[in-house]
Parts: sequence; structure tokens; C-alpha cells
Amino acid sequence: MIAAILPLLAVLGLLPGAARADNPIVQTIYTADPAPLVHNGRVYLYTGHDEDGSTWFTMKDWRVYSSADMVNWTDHGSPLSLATFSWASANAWAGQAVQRNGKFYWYVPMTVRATGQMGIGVAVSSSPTGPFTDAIGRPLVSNGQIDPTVFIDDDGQAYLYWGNPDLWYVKLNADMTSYSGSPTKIPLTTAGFGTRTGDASRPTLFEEGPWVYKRNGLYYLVFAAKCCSEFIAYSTAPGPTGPWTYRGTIMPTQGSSFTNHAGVIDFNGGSYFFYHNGALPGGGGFTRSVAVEKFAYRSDGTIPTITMTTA
Ligand code: FUB
Repeated sequence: MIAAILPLLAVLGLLPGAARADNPIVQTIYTADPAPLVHNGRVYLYTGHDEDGSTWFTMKDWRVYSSADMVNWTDHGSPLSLATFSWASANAWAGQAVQRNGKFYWYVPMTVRATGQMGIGVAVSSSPTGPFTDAIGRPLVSNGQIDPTVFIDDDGQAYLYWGNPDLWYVKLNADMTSYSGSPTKIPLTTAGFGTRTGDASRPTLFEEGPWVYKRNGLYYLVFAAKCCSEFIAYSTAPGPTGPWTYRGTIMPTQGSSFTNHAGVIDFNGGSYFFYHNGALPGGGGFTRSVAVEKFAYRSDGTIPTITMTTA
């Protein structure tokens, strides 16, 4: 029995004396699209779940892990799945959770059964590990685009950003489950998001997977750039809606995956960059694994190049 449990403990960094969690963070299943959340002295890591042997992004549920030290990770299972949303039919893709007023709101994209298009739902729980329920019983937004990131500014205004091929945002109301005004397109200029060559329909590097946050008064928009050997790049702005200035590449590679997808946090005095690749045995573009690297911002707030420790 002990012999059977030891490997599981080891991959989750749970062995006594473990100094550092190995990458990938999760070595028991394939996980993708990491979205970390710091709450009450722990990092909660929300991920997607690639099925064994997948040949497409046939994802059905999301997973939660947590850690108090970035070494030992606890597996909280799957508190959210397509089955949570009566209106959804497929494609449990990249989301992000946030805490407000003692509740946790998890924004996730899925196929809307009635239209066949991607839409974004919002699930709610009183615990970061769930269980989560569908907060409104319908998509919050539904324009065929994906990869929501949620950000609450210091003045309490919350924003939801998402998109591929465009980049959209909307101002969320304080209830976090409705919004004011209409979804607005962020202008994808080459000054804001870099220059892509070889695809006249997509002149900038922005592909998908936006991740918005604020640090020392500067707004950051980290994103997956240029399908289909995606790398992670970022832009900064003086405000939550821009104007954005392209700042360059953070992580130049995607390992043996062809996508990459980032989440960035500060925790216990360190800065951490989460991403995914295909580093587990059998891994690849549809069998991905989440990983993390510690890094330090430069004194001017720019982000250095970050290298994968496994690919
Ligand atoms: O995991 C499915 C999709 O792949 C995500 O929505 C994209 O960001 C890419 O990682």
C-alpha cells in the first residue's frame, strides 16, 4: 500500500524533506491553462484538464490545486465541469477565478449548445476549492471568443477581458455576474501588441490567453503570442483599458506543446510565472502540463526572459 502511495506523494511534492516542487506541478494527470489565485496565505491553482490520449482540446472539466509554500501541492479534485452549466456542450477551456466579498467567481469558456459558438460562463462558490455552481444559468458573454481573465482594480471596478482573435473587455458590476455597458474591443495595434508577419488578417502578435494584473501602479497584459508555436509576451499600460505598449517576449517557447498560456502572481515575497508545456510522458499539444518558474522583475518593472525548466 505504502509503495503505491509514495509515487503519488512524490509528484505532488509531498515527501518529507522535499525542497522544491518539480515541474510539471501535476504529474498524475494532464493539466493546462494555469490560473493562480493568492488567497489567505495560499496559492490556489485553477487549471484545465486534458484527457489522456487526446487528439484535440476535448476538455470536460477543470481542476484545483493549492499550496502554502510553492513546494507541497494539495489536489482538490474537480469542483467544476461542463456538467455544471446546463447550457454548455463542450470545450472546457482556459479560465480564471477571483475572490470578492467572500465569494469566488470562476470565469470559464465553453461551447454554447444553442449556438455552437464559444461563450463565457461564471461559476460561484463560497470556498476557493468549491463546489462551484453556475452563477447565472446562461453565458455571461457569448461572442464566439475565449480565454477570460478577470481583474479588480484598486477602486473596486472589476474588468473581464477575453478574446481570440480579437481582444475584448467589459466592466463587471460589483456582483461579478453582470456587466455595465457593452463589450468593447481593445485596439490591436502593433505598438500595443507587437508585429506579426505572414498573416495579413492578424497584424499583431496577440493570439489568446490574456492575463491582466496591476503591479506598482503599472497595468500588465500578458498573452499567448502567434499561433501555432506560441510564445508568451506582454504589454503594459497606465490604465486598465490602455493604451497598451508592447514590451516583448517573456517565455520564448512552448516546449512540446504548440500552445502556451500564462498566469503571474506575487506570493510570499517572490514573483511566479505559471505556464504549460508537454513535459509529462505522452505529453504534447493536447496532453499538456502546468509548470511554474520563480522570477524577479527588473527595477523598472519590466519582466526578464523566463526559461522552462522542463519542456
Ligand atoms: O486549453 C484550450 C485552449 O488552448 C485555451 O483556451 C488556449 O489558451 C490554449 O491554451
